[in-house]
Amino acid sequence: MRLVIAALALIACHDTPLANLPPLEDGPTDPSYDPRTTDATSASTADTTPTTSSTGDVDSDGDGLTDAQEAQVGTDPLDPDTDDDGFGDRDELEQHTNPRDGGDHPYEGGWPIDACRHDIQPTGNAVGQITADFALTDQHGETLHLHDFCGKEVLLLSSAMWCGPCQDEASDMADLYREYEDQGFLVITLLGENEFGGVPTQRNLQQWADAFGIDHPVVADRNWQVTSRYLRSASFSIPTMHLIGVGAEVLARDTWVGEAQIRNNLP
Ligand SMILES: [Ca+2]
Ligand SMILES: [Ca+2]
Ligand SMILES: [Ca+2]
Ligand SMILES: [Ca+2]
Repeated sequence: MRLVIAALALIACHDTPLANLPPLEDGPTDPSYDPRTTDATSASTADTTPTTSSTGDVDSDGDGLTDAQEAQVGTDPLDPDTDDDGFGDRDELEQHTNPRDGGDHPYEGGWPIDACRHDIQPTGNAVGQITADFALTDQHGETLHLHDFCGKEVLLLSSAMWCGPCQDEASDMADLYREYEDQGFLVITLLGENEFGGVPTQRNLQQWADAFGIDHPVVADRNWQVTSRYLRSASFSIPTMHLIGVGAEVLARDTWVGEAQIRNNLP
C-alpha cells in the first residue's frame, strides 16, 4: 500500500499550510535494529548512498513514520504522539491534521478531513462563489470547520429545535447522509435555537442528534450567524438548505434541495 503523507510548515497552528511529501512506502523495518543499542552515528560503511543513512528506514517509536520522515515533518522520532492529542504522528498525517498541534486532530465524530482544507480561498457566499470557513461547536463539544470537508458535497440544513417541520426533515436528512456518505456527501445541521429560542448548548445538540438518529455533525449556529450568509432576504423560514460543492463552492442557498440535485453534485 502506498500512502501519501503531507509535510508541515514550520509554524504549528490550525491554519498551517501543508505541502506534499514524497509518497510514503509501507515496508518492513530492520527487525534487528534496537534504538537502545545502535549508535546512530556509526553508519554502515557499506552504504554509500548519500541520501540514505543506516537509520533512514528505522522507526524508533513505532508510529509508522521512519526517523528520517519524522525529521522532514518535524515530529519527535522518539514519541509516537508528538503533540499528545491522542492521535499518532502518522495517523494525523494520513488524516490531514497537524501532528505538532494538539488543538488540531481528527474529529471525535469520525468525519474525514480533506487535504484541501488549507487551500480554499473564499470569494463570497453567492451561488458560484467560494464560501468562507466557519468554526462552530458540534454535538461532541469540538469545533467544526466547514473547509475541513472541502473535498465533499456538503448540505447545510438550517433548523431550530422548536420547529415542527425541522423535526420532520431531520430524520430524512439523517437517512440521506447515510445513503450517500460513502460517495463524498455530508450533511451539517445548523441548529440556530433550542426549544426555548436560546442558543443551543452542547447537550441540546446531542439531544437533537439522539432524537433523530443523526450521525452527521450538528452544530450551534448562534444568532444564525452562518445561516444569515446564505439568506436571500431578511425574512426566512426554516428548515432551509444551502448546498456547498467540492472546493467550498456555493451551489444553492436558502432553498429546498432534493435528492436528485444531491446525486448530481456528488464528487
Ligand atoms: Ca517514528
Ligand atoms: Ca513520532
Ligand atoms: Ca498527535
Ligand atoms: Ca495534532
